[in-house]
Amino acid sequence: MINFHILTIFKNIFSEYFFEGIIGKAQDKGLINIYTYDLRDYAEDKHKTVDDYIFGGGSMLFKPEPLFNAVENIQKNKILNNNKKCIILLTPQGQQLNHNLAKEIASFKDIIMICGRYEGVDERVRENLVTHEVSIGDYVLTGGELPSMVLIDVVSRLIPGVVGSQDSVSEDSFARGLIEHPQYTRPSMFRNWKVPEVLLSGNHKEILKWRRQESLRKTFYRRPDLLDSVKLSEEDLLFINKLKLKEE
Ligand code: 6GU
Repeated sequence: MINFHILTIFKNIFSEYFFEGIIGKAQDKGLINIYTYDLRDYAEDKHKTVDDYIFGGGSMLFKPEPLFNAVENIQKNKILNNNKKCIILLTPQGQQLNHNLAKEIASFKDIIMICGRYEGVDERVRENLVTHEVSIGDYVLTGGELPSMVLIDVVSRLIPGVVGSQDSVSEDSFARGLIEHPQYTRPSMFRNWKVPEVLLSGNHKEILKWRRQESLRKTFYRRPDLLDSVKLSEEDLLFINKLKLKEE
């Protein structure tokens, strides 16, 4: 079971998404808990100020006090174990999220996520409060709320019991390190486009071979970088060599 704690100035964004589908069920089953906290509740002045002007010029920045207050309060009241801390700042400056980082994060029992807004956060938050900085890609979003939802989604799928069949998680393209092979459903003929014959053959061995080869083919053309970090059999290498020859 994992507890996700989201610190944000836009609490309302979250409810709809997390009530539905697999993430909704995971909460019903008690496999995950998702708590949201309004950063303004932890501000120290009567106007509940969470941001301020940047020293030296620029626009606005999250002040350190509400963030420290909120995280320390959550740790004191909600996190009763002394396990290793995971306090994530969602920021485009962070380490880019991928399957391996998601697995690392999924090893924590409590995950606190700080959703930045404006131009970012006071650097002292990075240096003295946060344990991980995570980005979801090389583009800038208006805030860390969407990235925190992405992170909760990808980490939750890794918890046994969240996705119906754990096979489908370990067989995921990025768990195997390759892009998924093409998949088809009925009808076998749609507007003159036919499903590959081998998939209708019932020959399990041939189907597995076809899937592997199509996975390799897609990965070769779309994400050749992935092939460097995946274990390839003799047969795989032969197939990839054939693709390479075709390219020349
Ligand atoms: Cl985590 N935050 C923001 N604001 N923009 C992003 C991001 C995070 N990851 C990619 N772009």
